[in-house]
Amino acid sequence: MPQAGEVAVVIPARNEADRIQATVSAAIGLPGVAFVVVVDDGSRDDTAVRAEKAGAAVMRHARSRGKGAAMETGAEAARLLEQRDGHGQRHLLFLDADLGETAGRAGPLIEPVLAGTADMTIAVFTTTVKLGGHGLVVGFSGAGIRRATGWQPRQPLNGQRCLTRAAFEAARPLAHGFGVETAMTIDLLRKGMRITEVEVDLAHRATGTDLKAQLHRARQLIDVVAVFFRGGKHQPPRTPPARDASRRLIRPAGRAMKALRGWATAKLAGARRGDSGGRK
Ligand SMILES: Nc1nc2c(ncn2[C@@H]2O[C@H](COP(=O)(O)OP(=O)(O)OP(=O)(O)O)[C@@H](O)[C@H]2O)c(=O)[nH]1
Ligand SMILES: [Mg+2]
Repeated sequence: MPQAGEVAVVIPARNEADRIQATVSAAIGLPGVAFVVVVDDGSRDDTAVRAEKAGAAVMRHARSRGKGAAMETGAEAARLLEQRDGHGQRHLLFLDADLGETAGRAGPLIEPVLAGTADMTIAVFTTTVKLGGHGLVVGFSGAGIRRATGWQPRQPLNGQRCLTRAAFEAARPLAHGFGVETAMTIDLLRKGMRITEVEVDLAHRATGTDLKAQLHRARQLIDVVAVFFRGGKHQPPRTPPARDASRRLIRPAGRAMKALRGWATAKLAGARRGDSGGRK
């Protein structure tokens, strides 16, 4: 049985008002859990308010920055809480926000990490929900991890994972969005860390086959493909994309303004001299 307060739970959440309260309450009740941090990633519903009501420490991204960024924010929040309490660094248990009360069955994920027999555990859900096209992304991620490391997880995109803090640091910077689980697995294996899969009886919301669900799949696929384009290792962009984009616009605009100013000055000087800017 885990000691009290050895684990910090981090839950990335976006538009999860329906389930977040049940998920947080169940996570708080897990043996060994000191606190639960929810990172509300630009939700348009009251995910944050409900998470707080259920007893979580809540961080907010004003605008969605993706699952990977939300996980980093959650780990940073945990570090600050630990520092404030004068407590050493705890293991991190990442849970998805849509587990509801089944989050209370995540305990077995913690045990191998606490026992020191694994640096990270990955959940294998014994009850699987309807796939609805998910198979393609899962297959792509699994095959890619195997090519990169020689090992293939049974559920490579499963977000329920417990890690030592050293393992978490080894996986940073985390990959963008839904590429986070794939890249984390590859990074840890390449650094010689031990991963154990643990069967748990958790269930999450089944994603359907409507347009919204298909868009979700497309985003997942793009993020996972991006991991392999980067050779399985997440490289942070040299400059933030927003700055890149603005530079692309601002620099030519600045040059155009300069040229215009030069032309206007020449015209004005010409007018003062009484000619028409060189044209007769
Ligand atoms: N930070 C962040 N989290 C997200 C975003 N979209 C979903 N999430 C969270 O990531 C977790 C998993 O999201 P789901 O939509 O359940 O996706 P999934 O379970 O991986 O895949 P499905 O089987 O397709 O449902 C949940 O906790 C969501 O709240 C997002 O844009 N940003
Ligand atoms: Mg889910």
